[in-house]
Amino acid sequence: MDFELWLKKLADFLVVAGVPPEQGPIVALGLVFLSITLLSLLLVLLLLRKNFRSKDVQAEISEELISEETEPVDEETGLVTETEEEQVPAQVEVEEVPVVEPSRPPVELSDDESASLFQRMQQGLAKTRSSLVGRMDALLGSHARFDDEFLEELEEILITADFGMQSTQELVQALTGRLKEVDQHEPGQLHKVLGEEIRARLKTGRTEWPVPDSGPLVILVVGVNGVGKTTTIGKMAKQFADQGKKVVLGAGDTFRAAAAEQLEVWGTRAGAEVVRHTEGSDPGAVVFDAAKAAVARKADVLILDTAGRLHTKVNLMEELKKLRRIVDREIPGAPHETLLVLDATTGQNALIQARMFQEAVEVSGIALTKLDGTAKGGIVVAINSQLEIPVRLIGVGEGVADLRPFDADEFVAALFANN
Ligand SMILES: Nc1nc2c(ncn2[C@@H]2O[C@H](COP(=O)(O)OP(=O)(O)O)[C@@H](O)[C@H]2O)c(=O)[nH]1
Ligand SMILES: [Mg+2]
Repeated sequence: MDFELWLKKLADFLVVAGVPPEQGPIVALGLVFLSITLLSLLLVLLLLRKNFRSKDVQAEISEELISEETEPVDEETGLVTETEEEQVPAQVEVEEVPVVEPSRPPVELSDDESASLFQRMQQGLAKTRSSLVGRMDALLGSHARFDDEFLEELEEILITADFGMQSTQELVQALTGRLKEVDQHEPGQLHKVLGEEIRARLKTGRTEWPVPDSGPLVILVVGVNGVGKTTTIGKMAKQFADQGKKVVLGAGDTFRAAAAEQLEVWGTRAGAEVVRHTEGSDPGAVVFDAAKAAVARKADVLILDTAGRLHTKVNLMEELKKLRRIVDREIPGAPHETLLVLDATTGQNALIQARMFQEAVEVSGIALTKLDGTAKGGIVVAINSQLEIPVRLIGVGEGVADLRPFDADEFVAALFANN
């Protein structure tokens, strides 16, 4: 009823507006229908628009998620590593070493000899010593006899200190046979016997750098990201320079500008020339230029830094082989030493890395870093007994003097030395 009344009013209004009186109701009805249709259309449009919007937001969110998943950004370079990965077939990713920062501050000593080198070594091995020797002494105190339980617990202590399964079993077996030499109440005697057994499993005494027939000694430094390559090169450069040697450094890690800058800082400290190119340039070209520079300047030592990370393991190994070929072409016989840097805090993973590099690039020596940052110094023994490659250097701190030639006798003595 109301609607009819309303319709009639509209028709009257239309007649006043000039519509012929007989057509008034029809036009009014038509107008009402038209308005209803238009309103409905408007409503449908509004609804559709709202729907599209929420879909857009959803799409944005999922795009973000996808980009996070598929575009790994190198923590250090900040580069998205997607482009190269698209070009290469599926290959194994190089396992990256997490950079484990030592939990205590670097050794406070300055690089001048405020403590003897042996004391620094002893200090660097403090965590391992307290975990190994400290726990062993507690074990002696709590056991009245050398029984099976004692041996089992000793085995666990050695495993915890990363001696590795094989070395641990060998050591426990050897100790079992020698326990009659040990007085339960004299912990020093057990230290001595264990020390001797450990020493017997460390192949080398102190190893020396190879001496090239002519030209500079070339050391190619390899290893995965974060193990301490650049730092080790810097310390070596300074030590060589302090011995009066002329050193040239090649910044072969062109993956990120910071790597070359880090090397330059060390170069300045050591008074060594650093050959570097721009970020992202060909490491082969850097190695070529560095070799030329080392020959031209009659350098005694050329040390080449390399990237620890490319997109795949295969790429990295191929790159390293190429660098070896390039330097050999410029300085026949080079590199005289391919030094693999391993991070002691990564434990048994270091052994896996060693095997991986060994297969690809004839590693001739190992530098084991960050022994000061771990209680698992037994890795030195595991590496020594399970790999043929000699450990040439160990890093027991961040100072220049904390990079030490590995000396098996000194190592064992420092491990068991009284504080
Ligand atoms: N505590 C300790 N830190 C070390 C040692 N060697 C290297 N580092 C640290 O390890 C980190 C990574 O070293 P870097 O040389 O950049 O590794 P790279 O990526 O292999 O070149 C740096 O913070 C170094 O200071 C060491 O013997 N002891
Ligand atoms: Mg580096």
